[in-house]
Amino acid sequence: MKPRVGVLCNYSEGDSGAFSERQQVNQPYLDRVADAGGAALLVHDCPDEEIVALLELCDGLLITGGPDVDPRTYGRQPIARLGGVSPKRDHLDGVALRCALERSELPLLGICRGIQAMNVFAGGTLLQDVTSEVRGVLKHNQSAPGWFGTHDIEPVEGSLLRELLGSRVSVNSYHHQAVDDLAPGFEVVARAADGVVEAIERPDARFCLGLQFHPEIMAHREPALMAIFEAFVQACR
Ligand SMILES: [Mn+2]
Repeated sequence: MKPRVGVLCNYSEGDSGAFSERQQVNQPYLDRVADAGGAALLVHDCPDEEIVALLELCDGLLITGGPDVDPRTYGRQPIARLGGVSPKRDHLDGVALRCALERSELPLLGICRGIQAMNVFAGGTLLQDVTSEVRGVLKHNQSAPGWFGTHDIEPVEGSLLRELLGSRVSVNSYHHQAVDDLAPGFEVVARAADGVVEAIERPDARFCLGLQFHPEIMAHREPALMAIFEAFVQACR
């Protein structure tokens, strides 16, 4: 049987009339799970006990990109350059991650907002806007095509990411937030040249990897990045 990978949905109120309220995921997440041999199962925001019941069906969890996490979830007030916040997505991530982090054998892959939510709901904090908070900051919101890497990262020796991608890799960049204080139990395994955290892992977990970049929109053009999804889905078997 194919491993079932839960994929967290984004909620949108919509603005186009009676039928515009919806929850959805971007297709490339589903494509890469399928390419790696998994079956994606969409997990949407709903009451706590329903989220927990959905997670019981999953062999792994993909925490997708999305809007900014409400800074009050990590004890800070919103700065002027905070972006959009979704109370429903924060609820979904909070319940799903608290449940998943308790089951340390459940493989977790967080992408973009996913690495941020993983860090926050495990007890860490975020930079709300790297452009105003990091000295000598690089361009982390690229104008180049999504499949094209625009800055480099250097995965640290001994990490899973290093094993998967090697010592230097070019990645895309579509974020204005980043990990600040790291959650207990996690390690930073890659940074950009300006020091911005680009990847974290939880070494005592079976598979727990957070990525600030978007391999799901690169891997079909840069096959080396497919190793991330293959290792994740393999861990879900
Ligand atoms: Mn970046």
